[in-house]
Amino acid sequence: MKIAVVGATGLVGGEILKVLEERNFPVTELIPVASERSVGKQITFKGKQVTIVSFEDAIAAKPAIAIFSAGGSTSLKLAPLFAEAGITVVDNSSAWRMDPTKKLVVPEINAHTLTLEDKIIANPNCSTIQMVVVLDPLHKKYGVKRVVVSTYQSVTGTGKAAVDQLFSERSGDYSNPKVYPHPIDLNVLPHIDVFLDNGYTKEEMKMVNETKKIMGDDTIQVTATTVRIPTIGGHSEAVNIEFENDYEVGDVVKILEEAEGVIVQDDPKNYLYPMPLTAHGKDEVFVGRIRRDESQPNTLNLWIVADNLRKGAATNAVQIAEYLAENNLV
Ligand code: 2RA
Repeated sequence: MKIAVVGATGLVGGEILKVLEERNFPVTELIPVASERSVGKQITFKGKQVTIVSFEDAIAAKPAIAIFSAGGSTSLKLAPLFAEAGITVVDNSSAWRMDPTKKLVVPEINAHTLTLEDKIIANPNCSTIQMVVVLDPLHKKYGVKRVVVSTYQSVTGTGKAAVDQLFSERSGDYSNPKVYPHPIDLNVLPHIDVFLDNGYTKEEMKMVNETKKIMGDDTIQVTATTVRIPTIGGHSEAVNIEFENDYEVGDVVKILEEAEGVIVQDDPKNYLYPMPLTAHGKDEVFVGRIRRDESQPNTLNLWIVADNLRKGAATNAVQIAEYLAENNLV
């Protein structure tokens, strides 16, 4: 299958290439696309050099699927052009996520809703993906009523320039904060994406709105505080979940152990719990610190970590592409 990767030179683009290789996606031809200044340069895929092309050349090459990770405005402009040419777009930006005519897909939860008619498919926000992969199996059993989540997000979620800012500060150069309005090393910023009129950030509202859409249940209440921390391995989340019905902690652990794409790491006495350092480079979502919230009935606390460039972006997008390919939906 011919596959285009739009935004092939970015952090997520590079991860998409790795994940396609690692998962042995049946790529017959890879078509890397990037901005004008990168056209003609080479990237490496499966040990071979491949030349980056313009989006016009990519459309002319007629790939079956184009995985986009090139930002919202590029996606708004280009995704419809690919779709009109019959190419199915899996888009990693926020451009189409809340469009009621587009599906917002986490394969473990709602890939079964995809049809041949879906020509632009949205990949959810990273911090939302790792949370819903854990929430959904619990929702099926106990009914999730309300979620209170605080995130601890990796600078890789912002992109290469943010990783550079972190490491230049770490080497002692604090003179030039570039991507963030403050230093990020030895600091914590309660600020991800732009502030909205309601006092929340756009990242926080993504967690509220995307959760309802992916899980197909508008009654689930979510409130979020999203925070940037100086790590690169993945996003972490402290999640408080109030259920409709009561539960046994042991049953919750069992459900999560059996849940697709989830690995339980919960042995605090032996210092085993999910961390960005250990989740880095992995495709799964890790969950631990599973314990009863003793302050009110039917409520649970847990801790979720995933590599935001993997399950939060590249892996989820490639899994959507795999589903499309396996089910003849392109
Ligand atoms: C972040 N959620 O971590 C974004 C990336 N999509 O900033």
